[in-house]
Amino acid sequence: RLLMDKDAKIYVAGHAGMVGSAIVRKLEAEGFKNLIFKTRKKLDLLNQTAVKEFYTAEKPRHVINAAARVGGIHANNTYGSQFIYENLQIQNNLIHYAYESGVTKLLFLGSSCIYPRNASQPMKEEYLLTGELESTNEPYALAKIAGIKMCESYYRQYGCQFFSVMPTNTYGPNDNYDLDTSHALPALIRKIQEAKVSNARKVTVWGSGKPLREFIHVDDIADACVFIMGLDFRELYEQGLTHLNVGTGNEITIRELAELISGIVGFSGDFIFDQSMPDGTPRKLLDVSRINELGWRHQISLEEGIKALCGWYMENFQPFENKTYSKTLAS
Ligand code: GFB
Repeated sequence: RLLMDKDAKIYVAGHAGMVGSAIVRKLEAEGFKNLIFKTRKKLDLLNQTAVKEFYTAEKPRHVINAAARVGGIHANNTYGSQFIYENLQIQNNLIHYAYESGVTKLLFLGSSCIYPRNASQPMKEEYLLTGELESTNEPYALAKIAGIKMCESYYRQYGCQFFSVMPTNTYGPNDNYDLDTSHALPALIRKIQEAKVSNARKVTVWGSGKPLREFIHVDDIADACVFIMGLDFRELYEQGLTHLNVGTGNEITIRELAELISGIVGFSGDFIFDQSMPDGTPRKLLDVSRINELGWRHQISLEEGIKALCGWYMENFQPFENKTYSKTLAS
């Protein structure tokens, strides 16, 4: 087994984002001492030459790729070009030059939107590429599918231990709270907290409120990533896996999510459902039996996670502060 040494040089790409920063916290808590990360000013991951030179100079032993252009349903549906171009470019650079510089293990982070829109639920790893994608995030999903297949190809052709992980909808500290570009959970935390502070009676929720989503706290995702980095990727490929799902196995409608947050915040007004905004995929629940069988399970319940996050949000943001769309690539 190729476990990670505590003093191995590990490069976390995307360390300033929600997921990357949680992975850094987790690695540091576990005693990994030789972490490297680069701000976007120091290393532009879209720049092929810069990434190549970075690997030559730093020679990391392991790489965790949590750098991506990410966003909620409206951002995905509006900025498709950025989502496909930037994600393909970043992952091509990170994965190819990891191979050239002899990186021992690389973990590529994807998303549950790689699965077909109408996949049966819960979604197993093998449902990849068995049907049409959800249109609101197809460019992003295609980039992530390319990343999985790129890791698999470098494994099959060169024996590289490059593997992928597919988290379900993730929330936690350092998320994006810009209402145009954020995901549903941080947007609803912000809208409901602001309504509470200003004594507003109504909060607007996009879509019908009926879609089902599965949410996982980013600290659980970070824990799963470090757990997976400790596995032998060859064994996983030999078992027919190209990636592992990470989720909780629990789902909730968007309306129930808004109600749960309202209960925690103490907002007792009404919701207005803005049907001009898209619902997206009707249901998106991961089958997590593979990672559960390997010995990993999530720890943080949705209620516990949202309680902690509401506290974090109020400490870190002034109500009504318009946080811009900036937390996605290391900056
Ligand atoms: O979290 P979300 O933006 O992304 O939206 P997806 C989930 C659901 O919540 C949709 C509804 O049905 C939204 O219409 N929703 C309700 C809201 N109110 C709001 C709001 O104020 N803001 C937002 N953003 N949604 C994304 C994909 O899909 O999920 C990405 O676009 C990625 O590719 C990510 O995979 C995890 O779950 O629909």
